[in-house]
Amino acid sequence: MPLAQELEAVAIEIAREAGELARRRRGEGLAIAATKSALADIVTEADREVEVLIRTRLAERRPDDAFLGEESGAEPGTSGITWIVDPIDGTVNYAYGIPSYAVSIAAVEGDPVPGEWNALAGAVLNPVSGELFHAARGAGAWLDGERLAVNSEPMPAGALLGTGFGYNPATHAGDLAQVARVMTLARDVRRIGAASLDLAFVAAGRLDGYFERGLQPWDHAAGALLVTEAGGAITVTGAPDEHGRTLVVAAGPGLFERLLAVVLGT
Ligand code: LIP
Repeated sequence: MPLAQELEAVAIEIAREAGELARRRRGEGLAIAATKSALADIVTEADREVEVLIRTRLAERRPDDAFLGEESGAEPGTSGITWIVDPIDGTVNYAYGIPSYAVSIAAVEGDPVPGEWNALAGAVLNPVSGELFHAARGAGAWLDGERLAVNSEPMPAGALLGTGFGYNPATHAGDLAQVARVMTLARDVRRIGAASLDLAFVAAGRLDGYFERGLQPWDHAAGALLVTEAGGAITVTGAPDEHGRTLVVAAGPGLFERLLAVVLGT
């Protein structure tokens, strides 16, 4: 089996176990463990527990690989492969009981830096719906056995676009101005609250495109591979804004270039 598909199988197996833990813990109640970059940027005890489980399973299955996780940071390895993990992407949705959150697990080779790494495999699981989106480089993007493809133009009614907003209130005016510019391309906008699901939905044709500033590597590592393996285009290192936040834009060909230009105001 090619390495990418071997890593994909590991990501799928661990995402399923981690998703079940996240879902079970939510049903048992909620414990906010801390706040991070802002009062609204929370982490739950489940975020931490789920990441420990993922890290433990990866150490068992792939002991020489490196790790980079949202809650526990980086651990070097010797294999050249790094696992990029968001244990619960959409933490605020998780805390509020909104059933749109995901376990996001990606395996990359090379420097674990967005735009520099070469993503080999990824899995994005919504533990509530049970939908598991997955991809291995060169082998397509899949949802529970169905091959995925991004939407193509023309879109005479306009594009259905996903986006998101940062936790820092100082960034909201700029983000809203960005949405106002994008409305010239859009039929409507959706704010799902979990970047990995936004990107999975672009890959699945449930969104025509997606854009957001300020994402972290673990938010988009798996979803970006889903998009490209579904025939889409993505940038994860778009021009930093005055807050230093890089831009993620993803869509099918044609719309990608137009959406990037409008978001950047060029
Ligand atoms: C979230 C992203 C979402 C973004 C939120 C937050 P988290 O990640 O998935 O797209 O709008 O601000 O960054 O914090 O739930 O892992």
